[in-house]
Amino acid sequence: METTLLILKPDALQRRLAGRILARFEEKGLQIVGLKMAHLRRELVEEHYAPHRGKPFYENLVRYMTSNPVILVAARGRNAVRVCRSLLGATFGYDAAPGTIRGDFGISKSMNLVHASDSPESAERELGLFFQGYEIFDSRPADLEWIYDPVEELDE
Ligand code: 3AN
Repeated sequence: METTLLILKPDALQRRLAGRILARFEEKGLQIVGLKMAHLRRELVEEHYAPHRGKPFYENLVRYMTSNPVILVAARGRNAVRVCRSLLGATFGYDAAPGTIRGDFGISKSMNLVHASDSPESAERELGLFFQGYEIFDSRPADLEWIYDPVEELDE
């Protein structure tokens, strides 16, 4: 099982889409193992987006991410990083396929509703930035045997 970081960005909350967006991940079979709301400090956002420092959109991105509260989510499941990225769709709303979160809810280049870590290494780094160890919960979902094949997948 893999755990990844999702951030429901300020536009998701301002547009009252948080519940519907979170539902997409749950409906897919991902387990929410951490969740909290925060108004992010600039230093934290700068660290999170360090790989983008110096790019033309960087300043605007930091301003947007610190403008209003976000919801931070730790989501767990098989190949969670890859699965969450595919649920998001392409970076820009106007390119994102219908059926994806960005494809269904957005049309903007920068206001693209959700962040999801792009690799297991990024997920580990980003979860460490936003969550303390005790804020991630290891409870076993009661329906796990119906989300994954008990013989083929849960015994591995
Ligand atoms: P993704 O969120 O799909 O992983 P990244 O990591 O390439 O996309 O970019 C991080 C964020 O920076 C995006 N979510 C988007 O808000 C913003 N961004 C990326 N590229 C651009 C761009 N060319 N113009 C404006 N904003 C951008």
